[in-house]
Parts: sequence; structure tokens; C-alpha cells
Amino acid sequence: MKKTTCHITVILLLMLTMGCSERSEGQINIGSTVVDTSTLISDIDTPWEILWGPDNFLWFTERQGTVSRLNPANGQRTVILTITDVFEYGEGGLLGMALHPDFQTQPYVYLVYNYTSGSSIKERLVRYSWDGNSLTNQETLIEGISANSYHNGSRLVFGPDGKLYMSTGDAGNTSNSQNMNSLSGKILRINPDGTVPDDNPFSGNYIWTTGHRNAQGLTFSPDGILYSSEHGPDTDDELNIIETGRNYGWPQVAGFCDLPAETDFCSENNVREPIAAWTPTLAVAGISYYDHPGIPEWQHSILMTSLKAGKLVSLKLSSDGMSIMEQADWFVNHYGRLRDICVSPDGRVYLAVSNRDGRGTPRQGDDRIVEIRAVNSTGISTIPAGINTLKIIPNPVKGEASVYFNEKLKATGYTIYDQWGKMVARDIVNSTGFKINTVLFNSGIYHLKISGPTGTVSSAFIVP
Ligand SMILES: [Ca+2]
Repeated sequence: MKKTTCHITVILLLMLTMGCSERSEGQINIGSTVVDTSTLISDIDTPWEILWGPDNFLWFTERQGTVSRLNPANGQRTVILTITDVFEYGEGGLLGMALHPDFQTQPYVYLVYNYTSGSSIKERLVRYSWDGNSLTNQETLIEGISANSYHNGSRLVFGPDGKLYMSTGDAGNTSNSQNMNSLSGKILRINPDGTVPDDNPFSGNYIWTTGHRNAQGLTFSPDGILYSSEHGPDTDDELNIIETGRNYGWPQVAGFCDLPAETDFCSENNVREPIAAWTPTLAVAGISYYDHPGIPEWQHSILMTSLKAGKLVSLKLSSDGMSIMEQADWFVNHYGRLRDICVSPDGRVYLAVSNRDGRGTPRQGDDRIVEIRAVNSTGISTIPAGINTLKIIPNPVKGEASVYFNEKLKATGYTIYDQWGKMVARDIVNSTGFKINTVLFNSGIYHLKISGPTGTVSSAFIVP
């Protein structure tokens, strides 16, 4: 099999200049887009998973066993769970997290962590319930997965099919990856209640794909393509497209099927080659699909963090999402080791810095979560100027709507009143655009008021 398309152009850009917003630590150019960079929270310890919650807060895990909720407006952090039997050792500990996609009616939080059983290290997938203040009622969904002090995966992500996807590492035993009786070295597909989906490729088995070494990045594109980053051995870090029932080759294959010893195995075992591979390795970790006009240069790209290489990599996808057209590197050696990434609905990017993970050199304030934000968010720029501008799109509102207002308002919060003047919703505002959700509203006319230091703007909307 020949090497698949991977035309990569490396562009190194890092031009730090004077910042201008309140907490800005500097600006850089992403192509022609100027972004502010700032530290949202510092002095945390090995943040492993960061995600944007449906409550418009950031949620993150730290490897030692804590789950926190972080206010993106002011960096205020609340610890909502400490798991006491987490075994943090080497690369292991509390790892991935995902929130149920229908969180409003099914407020479940899924977590993966390592623990000890006798003298061995294991991995389990658990589910907690969010009660509005803390995570309660741990339920074990899968346990006893072989783990080790290294190669434990484990990223979690929900797919558009409502199923939970989980990566596992080979646990330092390369024979696990091709062993259909082992859940290690795989990507698993799981029902939200922890059972095996009826339509998995291997009947009665969680296994979705085989032949993985240690995948620590998972993200879906809006087209439903599942991408995964994977740590290679001393060569061949990979970016893969995860396809039902395919074999990703480890330990017989690293990177592309390009060595004589690899090609036979690849053709005999339906091996899916990566869409990109890197030698020397970068130590690739969390990935996110970026699709927002805020930073147009990153639209339709996979943004990939790296630990050893200490940089953010943007990978521009082809229109069908099946190959990579261009690579660019950002923040090279600027923050140090980068473990994970997430994107807010208004196009801000958050990076989890991981210099306290035992492999890095902590700097003052480490570890931290960094925010990257376009100075002129294009989420608002299409709205005509004028501080009284307030748009609710669409209106009437069935379910979710986007709210746009002038950034000069410097809004800090919004309130929604029903037609009798009763307050039905309120929240903080931390950007120049946000979403409202009316799923739980009765039919009627409502008024949205947005307030800031310069005044209040309001607009009516209809829930049919
Ligand atoms: Ca190879």
C-alpha cells in the first residue's frame, strides 16, 4: 500500500506583541486574525481533560482525582468531585471526561480513571450524576481493564449517534492491542448506560476498533467523522480516522503501511492507515475540531496539542474531511507541554498546560488553562454597529437561538422575563455572543435583557 496523501506545509508563526484587553498576556497573529492570549487559571496540577459544558462553564479533570467547574468569565474554579481511589502513578490517574449530550434531562458525567486491584493497575469507566452543586452517586460502567503506569489512553467523547467512545492504551503489553479478549489498546463504543450497543461490529463486545497503542485524542467533526491522535513508539505519532471494525495495526504496524514487514499484515488485516504521521514524534494528545468564523484560518481544521513538542498544531482538512491539506504550528515552546484543548461555542480556544505531569519543567504559575480569543470576534462583526443592537436568531425560537449584541455594551449578564414579568432565566455573559435554550419554556412572548456597565438592551422573542 502506498503512502496516503499528506501534503504538509509547516509554517511557524509566533509574534508576541503588546496586549490590550484586561487580562491579555499578549497577542499573536493567526494569519490575519489577531488573537488575545491569557491565563484563565493557574497553579493547578496536570489538567487532563477540559471541555466546554452546556452550562457555559469549563469543566476539567486533574490527574490526581479532582473534577472542577471553571467560570470562563473570571477564572473562578469550584471543585465538584474528588475521587479518593484514583491511583495517580506515571502517566495514570484520573483521565478523560465526557458529559451526556442531553445533559439537561440526563445530567450524567462520565470519567475514566486508574485504580489498584491487588498488586495490579486497572482502569474503569464510571458515571456520576450532577445535582447542580456536585457530582454524586458513582456508578461503575466498565472496570477491570488492564492498565499500567503508562499507556492507559483514555479520552472520552460522545458521538452524534448518542454513543460514548473511549480510547484505551496497550497498558505496556503490546499483545493486548490485537487481542479481541482484551479491552486494552482499543477504541470502545458504549451505550450511555454502560451496556454494549447492539450494532457494534463484534457482537456483544465493546470493541469498535483494534490495534491501537495509546490514543489520547478523540474528536468528532460535524460530518460525523471520528478523528483520533495516537502516540507512536519512537517513530510515527499518528492522526487517524476511526472507522467501524478497522484494525490500526499496532504492534505490527507503526504509521503508514510502508515497510515490507508491515504491508502483508496491513492487507491481511484490513488495516486503516493514518491520515498523517510524525517522525520525530511530537507526543500528540488532545484534539478538537474547529469550526467557527472567529479564527477563519482554523476553520475546518483539527487542532492538536502536543506534549513533548510543546506546541499547538492546526491541521487544515480537505473538504471531505478525509485528508490533511496543510499543517501549521503555534505557540512553539511558549507554554510547554500541552495536554488538551477545547473550543467554546463562540470560537474561543482553551489549552490545558501540563508541565507538572512528571515529564515537564514547571514554570511559575503552572499548571494553567490558557484562553485564546479573536480580538474581533466575527460572531458579532456581521451585526451592524450601534450599541443598542440586539439580535436573537432565529425568532421565533424553537429550542436554541443565538444572541448577538454590540461588544461596546461590555455585557456581564442576561435575564429572561415572561410576558407577566416573571424572571424565568438568568446567567452571566462572558463574550459578545451567546446562546439561549427555550426547550423548557411554555409557548408565549418573552423579553431578553442584557446588562452591562453602560446600560441595558432588551428585545422580545416568541416561543411558538
Ligand atoms: Ca510504517
